[in-house]
Amino acid sequence: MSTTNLSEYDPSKVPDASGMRFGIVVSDWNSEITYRLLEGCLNTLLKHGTSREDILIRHVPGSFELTLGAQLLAENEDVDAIICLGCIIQGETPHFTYICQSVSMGITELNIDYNIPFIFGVLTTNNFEQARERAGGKYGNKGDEAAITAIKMSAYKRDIES
Ligand code: DLZ
Repeated sequence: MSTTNLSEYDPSKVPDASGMRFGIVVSDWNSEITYRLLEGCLNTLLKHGTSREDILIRHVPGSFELTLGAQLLAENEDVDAIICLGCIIQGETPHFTYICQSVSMGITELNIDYNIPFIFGVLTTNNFEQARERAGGKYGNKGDEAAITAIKMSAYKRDIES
């Protein structure tokens, strides 16, 4: 729902994230937005117990590159989950549709192909204002939401495999 605050959650329902190791791949396109997503994501992981040295941050030029950026991280680092952060804003040309389709399918396929969760922390908005509202604005921060999802899915995986 468009009015959902992406940062609202019950902290008591979030597993302890100490000892978990995360990768964050952040797109530098629309960095005024994506760096706020990164800040929210990082703070939320730390708040739930992850150590700073257990969080790897990598930058890619745009959201289209998130898929390969995340795949390379998965192949070269031992992490519980990888969070992909980006912001795709509708323009006058069909680029929005192509990039959204590519990154959503790419991240879906990574989830299927690799044995770890890849989290879709990508804003897909009609304009800059909608993005701002979801990157620390009136609808919270999608970076927070992505971090919580990463913790929950990592705990889910650890639980099933134990
Ligand atoms: C080219 C492009 C455009 C027009 N818009 C966006 C956008 O809104 N958000 C985003 O993350 N990236 C955008 N890009 C860049 C592409 O993701 C990609 O980096 C380039 O097409 C090079 O592969």
